[in-house]
Amino acid sequence: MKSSDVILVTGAGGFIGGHLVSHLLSRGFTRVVAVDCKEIQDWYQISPNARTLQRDLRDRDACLEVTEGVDHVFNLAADMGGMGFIETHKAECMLSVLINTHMLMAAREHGVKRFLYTSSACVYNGEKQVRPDVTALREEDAYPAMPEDGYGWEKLFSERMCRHFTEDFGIPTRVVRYHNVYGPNGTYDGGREKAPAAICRKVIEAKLSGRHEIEIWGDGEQTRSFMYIDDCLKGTLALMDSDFGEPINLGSDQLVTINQLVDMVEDIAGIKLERRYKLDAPKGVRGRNSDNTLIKQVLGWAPDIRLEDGLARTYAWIYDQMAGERTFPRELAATGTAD
Ligand code: GKE
Repeated sequence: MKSSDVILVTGAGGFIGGHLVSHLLSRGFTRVVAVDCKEIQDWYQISPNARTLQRDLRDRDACLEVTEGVDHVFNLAADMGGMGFIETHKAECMLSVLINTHMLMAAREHGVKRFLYTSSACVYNGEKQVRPDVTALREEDAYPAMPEDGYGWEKLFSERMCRHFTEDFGIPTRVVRYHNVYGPNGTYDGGREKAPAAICRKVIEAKLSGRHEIEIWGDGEQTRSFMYIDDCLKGTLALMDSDFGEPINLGSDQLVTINQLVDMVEDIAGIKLERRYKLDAPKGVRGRNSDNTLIKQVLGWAPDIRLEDGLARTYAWIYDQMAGERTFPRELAATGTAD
């Protein structure tokens, strides 16, 4: 990518999209178009120097409009969330297929130079994730296909659509499989939050209220790896610039149980809580980790920010929000170049 290129970020009102827009601008890319279907005052971050548009990209005409004159697309837009959301909103998750279909068609129509699609570890075969001491997932473990119901099927289908748009129409695509991304300026309440932000919120609630107990979904022995947002941004840009067109993991390989995640947040908060396990809550797979052999070959790098460090920064940000010192730049909405 050249600094004079026009770069489109879809899902720019969300957690990763908001960070990506401000990261691109800070790296000297001056022509960034930021699009999301959310009301602009509800975006998690607004960058005044981006062209900021509220559009619903399920609509084909909207996709055609926003891709006109664009060189590179980062297609992050999706209706999604943590386990609490995707297990109970499968149809809505699958309707993101409209975004991905129309965005690819529009990219073709306007001759976009490169199109990056953000897929997910939810594409991996569930039968390979039935134990907490899971073998880290390699890219080929997506097949034979048995992904997460709803959300994962849509992601896998859209991955394949990218493949075939490249093969049949010559659109260069990049497909990154994110593994549970966390960090400041993300969702921490309301139902779409993932475990790191949810646990930070619950620990802070306990600390602020003095009721020293916490509800954990499942038995706490399920495992995951969590990727800090700075690693996600670094890997996403590097993969866009790489020559690698196959789906690739972008995730941490620091495997922890949810109980260990809670231990870390308790240490940051300086408290110990009584744990209550809600066994009938949404749990997802039993264990999931990222095998980073391929990304190390392709980029000579893999995510390496320690969970303890990323969590400390995430906890501090959520604490500020909950304690009332909102650093959310909502007031910038008025100065964004919205149209
Ligand atoms: N969200 C949440 N909230 N999860 C909790 C909580 C809580 O209060 N307490 C324990 N957990 C447990 C969940 O039951 C699950 O077993 C684990 O933490 C991780 O939940 P998660 O962070 O919501 O999401 P997952 O890792 O299961 O799945 C996510 O994977 C990503 C890709 O790796 C998906 O929700 C996708 O958003 C995403 O593709």
